[in-house]
Amino acid sequence: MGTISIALSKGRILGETLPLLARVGASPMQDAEGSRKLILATARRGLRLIVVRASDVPTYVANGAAELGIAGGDVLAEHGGAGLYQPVDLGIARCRMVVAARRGFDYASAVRQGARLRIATKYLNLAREHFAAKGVHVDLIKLYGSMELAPLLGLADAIVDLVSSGKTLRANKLAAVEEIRPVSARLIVNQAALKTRRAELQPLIEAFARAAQGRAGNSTARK
Ligand code: PRT
Ligand code: MG
Repeated sequence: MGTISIALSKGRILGETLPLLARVGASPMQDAEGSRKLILATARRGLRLIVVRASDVPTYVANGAAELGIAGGDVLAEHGGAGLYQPVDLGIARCRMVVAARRGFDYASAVRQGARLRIATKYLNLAREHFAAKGVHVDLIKLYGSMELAPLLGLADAIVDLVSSGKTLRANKLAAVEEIRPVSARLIVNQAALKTRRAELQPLIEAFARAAQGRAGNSTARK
């Protein structure tokens, strides 16, 4: 039995994953949030954590650099999910993906009038799909963060971003004008590894599914 790696990001994904790791007996052997290490041993023999950028998690897992990963539904949808199974909705890091605009910008009537909208986002694929499905013409502007600034500075008419408490939008005089999808984090698995190492991976996937169900009673295990 070789080593199994779980790729995940620091920040809220790691924070909300720690209780699940404890439930599957795979807590990190050292303070994961404080440590600068990018590879962390866990209490479960042969299982380690790999700390990467949130948007890089699907890439590590799809390419087999890590067998498992934990990634937000936003990141997975933007990546496209090729080469990945998504067997467990972990029900953590919940938020909503929305279109948001300055208070006072009449988004609905701009859409009705067929205006061409400038949309700032880090989710180019998701935004393109969303507006194409609605038949709205957009110019997409790729940003890597702080999307909320773009409408304030006249860089964009609206943004596509995540909202959880709504405080960031409010603090920047923005409002959600359209819901795109609810988002939560999922356990992902390299498809080839699941075939060749099923005996090792399947029990772990089931352990995560049970841990997630025990959490809030609102997770689903599929595949
Ligand atoms: O590495 P990088 O900086 O790109 O990512 P990160 O540090 O944000 O990664 P991490 O590990 O913290 O996890 C990000 C993942 O958490 C996302 O992919 C989502 O699936 C999930 N998530 C849940 C969120 C939020 N809620 C969220 N509110 N990710 C980001 N936000 C941001 C949002 O973009 C906005 O700027 O928080 C702000 C809004 O929060 P509220 O509470 O003010 O509404
Ligand atoms: Mg960050």
